[in-house]
This record gives sequence, C-alpha cells and structure tokens, in this order.
Amino acid sequence: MHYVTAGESHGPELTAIVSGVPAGIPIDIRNINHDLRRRQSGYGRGARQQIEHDQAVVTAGIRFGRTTGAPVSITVQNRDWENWHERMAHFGNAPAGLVREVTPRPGHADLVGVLRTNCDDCRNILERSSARETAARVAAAGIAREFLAEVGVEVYSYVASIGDAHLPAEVEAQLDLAQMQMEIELSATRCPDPAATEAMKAAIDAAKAAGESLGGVFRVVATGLVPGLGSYASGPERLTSKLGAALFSIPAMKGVEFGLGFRAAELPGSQVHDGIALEGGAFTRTGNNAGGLEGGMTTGQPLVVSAAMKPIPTLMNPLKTVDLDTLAPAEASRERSDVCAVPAAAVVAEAEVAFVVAEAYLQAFGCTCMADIKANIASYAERLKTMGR
Ligand code: EPS
Repeated sequence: MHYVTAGESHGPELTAIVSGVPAGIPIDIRNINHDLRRRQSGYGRGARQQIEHDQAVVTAGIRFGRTTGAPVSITVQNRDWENWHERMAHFGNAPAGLVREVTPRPGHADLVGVLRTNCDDCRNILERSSARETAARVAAAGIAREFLAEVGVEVYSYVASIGDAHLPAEVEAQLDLAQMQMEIELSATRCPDPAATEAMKAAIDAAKAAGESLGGVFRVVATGLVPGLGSYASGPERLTSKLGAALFSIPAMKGVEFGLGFRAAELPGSQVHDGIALEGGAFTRTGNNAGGLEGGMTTGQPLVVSAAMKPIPTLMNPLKTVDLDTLAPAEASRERSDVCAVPAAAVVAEAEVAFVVAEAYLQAFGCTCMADIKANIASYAERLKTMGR
C-alpha cells in the first residue's frame, strides 16, 4: 500500500492517491475526518487552523463503504484558497503588484529550493515544502488505519517534550498509556500528564511572546502486532529501515529512536535486551526496551518509536538572511505561522507508522482481499501456538 500526494499549501486542494489497497476494507469516513481534526489541533498552532476545517472527500476506490481494490483517491479542500487564487493561479500572468518571497527563512527549504530549481520566488518552494501537505498524508493513512483496525492493530501517539518542558521519565514509566487515549486527546499538547501539559503550554506561551518557535519529542505506539513483520534478510526490508525513512519523510524531523533508543548505547547488554519467556504456550518478552523490534522485525511487543522535531523556521523575531534581489543582508520572511506543531506532527507520524505497518502485513499475508488476508493471519497465529508448546 503506497500513497502519493499533490497540492500546494494555498492551492485549491490537497490530493492523495493510495495504491495497492486490498478489496473489502470497511471505511468509515468519520474516522478519517477525526484524524484530520486531530492533526489540526494542538496548543501553539497559528491562525491558519481557524480558516481550515479539513474534511476528506473520496473520489475513487470505495463503494458502499468498502474498498474495491482499486486505487483510492482522497482530496482535502484548502479554504484559504479563496484568499490566494490570484497569487497562486495555475495559468495566466502573475497579477500586477505580486510580492515575491525573496528573503529565504533559515531552516526552511526556501533558499536551497530556489537555488536548485532556478526560480526567483521562494513561494514556488514553500508552497509545497509547507507542512500543510501532511493533511493529505493523514487522509491517505486513514485507509491504512482502517485496514489495521480489521487485523487488531491500533496506533496512537503522545508528546514527551516541547522545548525544555518534559513529561518526566519517572511519571511516564508509571502511566498505562494504552488506557489513556482520552487523556491524551483532551490534553492541549497530546501529553497524558496534566502537569506536563501545563508546563508545555507555558513554554509555548513564552516562545510566542518572544517571537520564537519550539520543537519537541513525541512517541508513536502500535499495539496488537504479530511477531515477524519486516525482515532480517535484507537491509532495506528491515522494518526499522522503513519506519526510519517514513518518519524522516515528515518535515522538520531531526531524530528517530526505537525503544530505549540512544540510551541503549550507554548501558551494558544485560540491562538492554529483553528476556524471552513462555506464557500460556506463547513466546513473550520480559520487557520492551527494544521498542517492539528485533533484527528488523516486530517482536509482538508494542512498537514504540520516538521522533524529535526541530522548531518551526518561521520566526516573528526573524533571523538574518540575504535578499535574493539585492543580495544585501536582510531579515527573513515573517509569514503567519505556527509557534509549535509538535502535537500535530505526532498525528502525522501515526499516519506514517500506520502505512509502514499496513504494508508489512500485506507483504506477509497477501494483498488482494481482506478475507484471504485474515485467513492467512489466523493460520500463522495457529502455527505460532504449536511452536510454543
Ligand atoms: C506552514 C505555515 C502555516 C501552517 C502550515 C505550515 O500556514 P500559513 O502559512 O498558511 O499560515 O499553518 O500548516 C498548515 C496549514 C497545516 O494545515 O498543517 C509552513 O510554512 O510550513
């Protein structure tokens, strides 16, 4: 199952096409719209989110609420287009008085994109490098998530830090996160701990007052996985490689860790590796420091992956740049923007993880129709039982 997106931040709409979709996945459009809403929310988002009310419109590949096996096409309208249609016209000449973007923002794709594509307006670059595109990814991943729900897999996320405001590790270790979906959704920063949520909000308020922006760290968890998804046999087929690539495909991601992550490099092996045990005829693990992956494959424990997001490059207190017309020192563009989008990025990362995991299921258990896939999963589960006898 793969997706491709098209669309500019201030164009008429975003489009996602999902191919390799098995037939027979029940799709509830309300679930996709719920995820789109979750992606739009979070403390620190800017005024743009008051304009947009993202809704998925399916134009192909679904009939009477089930996938047909054909590519699925989904669009999400940009309501802000009505304020931009002259500046973003697909044809004709640029309108008189068009203000080009010529002061590239450090940290954004502006400068390198202009150099690479030989254009004189950073808008050609920023319209597509904008994280607005991730709305289409979340819509597309709705198909993967509905598939995963059918095979008993759930994907959720929470925020572990924003700037220097942290969910303390000792608090996090005590939480039964799988049971805290409501708390996470109700937190303004997708953080399960109310005190940490308040600290994160205060950090965002302070950044806003200072004309600054903030990044942070979030975790994505997938539960209900069978062991053995992915491969040990070739580098690119390792689920670790695929998840890393998928998470780094999200704009602004600077680091990805699995389970204990970088901390594993500081500890002796006996404190890192998860013991193997038998429980009721099934293999299990005495811990999950590995974050649910060993040898590039799922262990059957929850998949736990963290990602670090850098601060948004658009600063109201702008950084130094060079004017592309005059070549004189200048201040970077001061566009309307978000102060912090870490909670939104966590929802986008859920979408990316869902795609990778769904694809791994299809590779392992067939990809034509739900009935065959479910039968193959059931027979694999039976075989695993006999191995643990
Ligand atoms: C973005 C800038 C802001 C964000 C946008 C990403 O948009 P605008 O320039 O229109 O105010 O709100 O993200 C979204 C619109 C979204 O839906 O996520 C940027 O420069 O990357």
